[in-house]
Amino acid sequence: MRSSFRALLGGLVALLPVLAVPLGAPVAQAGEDSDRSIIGGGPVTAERYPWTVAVASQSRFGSARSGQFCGGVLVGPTTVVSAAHCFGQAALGGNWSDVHDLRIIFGRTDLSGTSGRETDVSNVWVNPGYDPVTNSGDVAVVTLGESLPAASTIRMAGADDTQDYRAGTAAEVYGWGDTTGYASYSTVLRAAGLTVLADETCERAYPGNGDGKYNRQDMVCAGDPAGGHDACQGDSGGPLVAGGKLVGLVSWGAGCADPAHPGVYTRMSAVAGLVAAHSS
Ligand code: 4AZ
Repeated sequence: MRSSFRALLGGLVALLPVLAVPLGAPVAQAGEDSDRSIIGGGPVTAERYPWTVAVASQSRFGSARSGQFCGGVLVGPTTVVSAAHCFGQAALGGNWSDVHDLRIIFGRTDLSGTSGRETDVSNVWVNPGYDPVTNSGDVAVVTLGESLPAASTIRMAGADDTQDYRAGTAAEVYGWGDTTGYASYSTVLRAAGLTVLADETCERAYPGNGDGKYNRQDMVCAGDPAGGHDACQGDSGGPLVAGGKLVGLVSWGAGCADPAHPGVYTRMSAVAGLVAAHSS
């Protein structure tokens, strides 16, 4: 399966079985640790991790979960980084500029409520170098129509910060995505503890035979060697954090929480220049 298909939720993906997860796997409740709950950690609050934001459109994805369909990360008062694949035809069924109610949701732990703030979007720069076959270059820069607090931003890891996320380092991923592999999207923000894995691990898992091709230049490999903790559908574009810095964006992988197929993240240090060039 290609990530562009896995990327999306809404009614469409809710109808598609996620084949990598065996039938009969237990369905986890929010807040419960489970072998198959991606984000296998547990619920957290948006107040505590305010740079984790939701990308939403109620017209496209319904109102029950505030229209959330991807994650994003606040890196400047009017700048959110997310995944390129969140803004393509496969995800939105059209051009982002035709989605009249595209919003960034800030400070809303529980998407069934109205806490926090919603801001409109004045521009989306979708990396023209994004390759939907290999999944390389999966980054987009969303410019907000109004400012959010500078104190709520997170710093992006740069070229000098690679020691912060060398293989074996603990990292955390955040999102409102699927908790089971069965399109059970979370209403509350969740986080899971992961380990940054060696590039070789993802190179072996993703040599380029259909799932995408791992490229250590612009991707980071992270997961749970025992399985059970991962990002999944709906988490795309959200943060992978290590050493207090944003080191990756949820991008792709084959299935979810399968130890043989770790999660693949856009390498922030590789795209930081592009993000800076397209920030307001
Ligand atoms: C997705 O399609 C997706 N298990 C995100 C992360 C992973 C797989 C799919 C990694 O949004």
